Amino acid sequence: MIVLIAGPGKPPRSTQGLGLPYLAAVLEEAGVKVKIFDLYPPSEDTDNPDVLDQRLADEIAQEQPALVGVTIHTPFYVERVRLAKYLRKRLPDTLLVAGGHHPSAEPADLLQCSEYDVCVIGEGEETLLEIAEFVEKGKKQRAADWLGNIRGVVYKQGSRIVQNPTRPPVLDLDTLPFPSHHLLGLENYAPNSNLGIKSQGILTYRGCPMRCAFCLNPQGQRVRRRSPPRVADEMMQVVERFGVRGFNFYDNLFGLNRKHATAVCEEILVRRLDVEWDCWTAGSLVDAELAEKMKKAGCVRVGFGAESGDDEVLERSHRALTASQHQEGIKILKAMGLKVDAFFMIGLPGESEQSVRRTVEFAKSCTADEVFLSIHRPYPGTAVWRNPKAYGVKIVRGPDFQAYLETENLSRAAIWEQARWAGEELKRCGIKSDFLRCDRYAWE
Ligand code: B12
Ligand code: SF4
Repeated sequence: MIVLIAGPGKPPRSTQGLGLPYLAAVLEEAGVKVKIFDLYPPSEDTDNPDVLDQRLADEIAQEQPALVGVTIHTPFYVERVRLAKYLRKRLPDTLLVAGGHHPSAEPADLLQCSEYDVCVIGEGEETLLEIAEFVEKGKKQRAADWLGNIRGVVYKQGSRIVQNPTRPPVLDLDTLPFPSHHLLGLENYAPNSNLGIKSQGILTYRGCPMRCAFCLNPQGQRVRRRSPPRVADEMMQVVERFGVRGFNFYDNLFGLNRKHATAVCEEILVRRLDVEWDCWTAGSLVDAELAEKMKKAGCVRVGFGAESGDDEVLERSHRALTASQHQEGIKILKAMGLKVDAFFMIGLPGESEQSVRRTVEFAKSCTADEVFLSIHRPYPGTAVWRNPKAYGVKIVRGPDFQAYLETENLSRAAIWEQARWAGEELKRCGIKSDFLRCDRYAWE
């Protein structure tokens, strides 16, 4: 038995990642028994995450799994390290494997500072399967003896950290089974707030050719596309098996390959799938023809990563898209009657009072239905994190990968001040707007 953990969150939650359902599908296909814990076991009496983690560890210990795999995102570093401590106490011989964005960026630190035995770098399907084949054969003892043969892992060998050669990403995504959604317990999930109905994540491709300096992009730059019929088959299966007709396309940029995105929409239309979905895009990747197909195929909302209204700020982050392309893109989507939520970050390299003003002017005039602002948080593994000087910024690091960024023109306090002003200005002008992800740390 293998247990996989993401989040976890307290029910009800509305959004599930695809990482663990994909990993579980590959394991299940190979005959391995898998459980996913994406939500905490019901606990009416407490919201204390420390207690919830202990109860989760108790419940997992009853399964006596040979391996526990945990997804870690940087903002939850402390919580996942704590979870590993509880798991280790109850399961001294179980292999603890970490995967996802944070372990891919900082594997050595994680192994040194926690109970995790192994970090899987990048896409985990093939790597986890190979590890599982060993542990299922009862070889979890002396793992360091066989881990040396597995590509894409970093692991502890005594006090040494060993980094194996990297593993190329899965080239033919059509060879992967459909994600094991049945392991998520969909009855415990709430309707998705963007769609108003229950929904599932879905991918039509992996990878991103862009090099945004603030992004980790562990899927790599090589874009790999699924065949449109296979995407539609997966949607049909979700509708038929789970009665869920809402979908969230997690593609980094819907329309990146217009022909492929169009073919996906056409496949949904040909099969007359009664589905509603949302997706993410930016710039003018979606033209009027594709927008019309999207609308007909059930798209109701588009999350739009504009990031900044200032071309110099966009260029400094190698965003490779201009403010006028973003304007054009939003105009096209709106003209087709799609709901557009535009997302901006304040405090990117090159940010100044003037550039924040440009962003606010952009947000006021772009006609998006709702505007979301956040203060940029630098993450390990990104180009900005690795080489702040090259971007003209200073990264102030606290404990546990908590960090903030200052630009040549704006201190931390000034960035907050600008963000506050931007929010008030948008409200004053009647623009529906909200703040997201603005981390304040105890040590600041
Ligand atoms: C859907 C989503 C969510 C969902 C589901 C989260 C989840 N459990 O995956 C919700 C809404 C809950 C969510 C929440 C958050 N998210 Co989110 N989310 C996403 C999104 C849009 C898609 C994730 C996805 O399904 N990808 C597709 C799958 C196939 O890829 P994957 O998840 O990377 O998984 C593969 C590998 O990473 C690896 N892998 C992953 N986990 C594991 C575990 C093991 C054991 C192994 C071996 C391998 C492995 O194998 C998988 C299959 O190939 C991504 C953006 C993106 N493009 O990835 C952001 C993203 C992952 N989220 C992010 C963040 C910051 C968050 C939050 C911290 C936000 C916040 N401040 O609250 C929270 C953290 C939640 C938590 N408790 O840990 C960041 C992560 C940045 C970082 N460096 O850590 C991303 C990259 C967005 C961004 N660019 O800012 N998120
Ligand atoms: S932010 Fe989006 S467009 Fe930029 S590299 Fe990351 S995934 Fe690609």
